[in-house]
Amino acid sequence: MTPSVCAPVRPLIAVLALCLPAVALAEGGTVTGKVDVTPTKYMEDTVVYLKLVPGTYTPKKLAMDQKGMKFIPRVMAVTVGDTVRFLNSDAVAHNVYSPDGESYNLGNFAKGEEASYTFKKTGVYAQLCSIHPEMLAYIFVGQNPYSAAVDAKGNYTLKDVPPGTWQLEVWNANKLKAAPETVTVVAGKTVTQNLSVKR
Ligand SMILES: [Cu+2]
Repeated sequence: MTPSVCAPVRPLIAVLALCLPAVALAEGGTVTGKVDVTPTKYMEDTVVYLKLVPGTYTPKKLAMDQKGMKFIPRVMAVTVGDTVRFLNSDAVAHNVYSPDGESYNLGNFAKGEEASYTFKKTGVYAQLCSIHPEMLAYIFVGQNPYSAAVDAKGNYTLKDVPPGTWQLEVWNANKLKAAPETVTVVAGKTVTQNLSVKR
């Protein structure tokens, strides 16, 4: 609440009536829960996301490192239009390419160098290195920013979700599936939705 908007001094009740609705309108809610994966060894590489949330989203810049011969993080959830900077913290050269979607190959680069890619299409991009075939990560590119990789225990949280009723879905690299759920988000509130992911 900005004092200047609410001044001059009025009885408290009038001030609240004038100021609170404007604050509440801009506020989102939280969707959280736990994903139960069968078999549990496929817990990794799971993203929970809202299928379609109309809006215009400011493009973000994120970073994926290559460190200890691994892509870090292993699973990254971004929004279409976002740019990912691929870093190299290892002493050896790495390559960055993906055969998925519109596909890209950002070439090879040494420690301390980087290359960037802006994702123009939604989908899941396997992130590979042609020099080290064992390196693998996934970049989930959603229509909206309300997506998250689950943590090691299967927990996820989607923050600042606009109020409304949305479809909650799951992507899993091992092609496990979950029935879509409908969640209703209320400003300032948290809705808990657990998901069961299986074959
Ligand atoms: Cu590599």
